[in-house]
Amino acid sequence: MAAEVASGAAPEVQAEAEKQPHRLERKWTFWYDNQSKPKQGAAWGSSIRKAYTFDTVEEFWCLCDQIFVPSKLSGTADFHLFKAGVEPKWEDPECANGGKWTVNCSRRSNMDTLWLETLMAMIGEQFDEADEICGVVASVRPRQDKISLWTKTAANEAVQMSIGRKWKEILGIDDKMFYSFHEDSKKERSTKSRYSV
Ligand code: MGP
Repeated sequence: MAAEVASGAAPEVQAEAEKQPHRLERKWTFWYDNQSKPKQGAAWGSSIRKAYTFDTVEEFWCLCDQIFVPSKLSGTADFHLFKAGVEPKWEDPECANGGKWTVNCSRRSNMDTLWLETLMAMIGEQFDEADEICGVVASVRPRQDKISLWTKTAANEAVQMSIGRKWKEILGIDDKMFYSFHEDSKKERSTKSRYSV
C-alpha cells in the first residue's frame, strides 16, 4: 500500500504518511439493484445502478460500514462489488465466458459477515488468480439469500476449483459450494452446477 513507511523513518515522515490514504491495488465499484418493484415490461438490468467507485481502504470502510450492508436490504435486491470498468452482467466482455461460485446464507445470521470477508479478500488481493475475479454479488431474496463470486473463465476448471477452495477457506464454511456457467444460466433458470468444492 502506498502509505507504508519504513519503521526507522523520522517521526514527521511517519506522521505525514499516516495522513495519506491507503491506496488499493486497483479501483472497485459498488452497484445496487432493487428489483422489488420492477416497472412493467422493464428489461432485466434496467434497475441496476452504479453507486460508488473507490480505491482507498478508508473509502472502503466508510462505504461498507454505512451503506453496503446486505441485512439492511429487503424484498428482492442486490449489492455488487466489481472491478471498476466491469458491469455485473453476463453481457460484460469480462463476464461473458464466466460463471459464479454461490454460497447460500441468511441475512438474519451470517450474510453480513460472509459478504464482508469476501470484500476484504477481493480488495486485499488474497486470491492467487486475481485476474480471474470479476466481482461479488449479495442477493437478498424472499426464499433464499445468497452470495456469488463471479469469475472470468468458466471453462478453466483448475482455476475455478482453486478459487472455490480459497473462497471456502476464507469464509470458513463446511457446506458444499457450487459453480455454474453464465452460459447455462442464460438457457435455463434452474442451472445445473458444473463444479463443486
Ligand atoms: P438471478 O438474479 O441471478 O437469480 O437471475 P435469482 O433472482 O436469485 O433467481 P433464480 O430463481 O434464478 O434463483 C434471475 C434472472 O434474471 C435470470 O434467470 C435472468 O433472466 C435474469 N438475469 C440475471 N442476471 C445476472 C442476468 C444478466 O447478467 N444478464 C441478463 N440479460 N439477464 C440476467
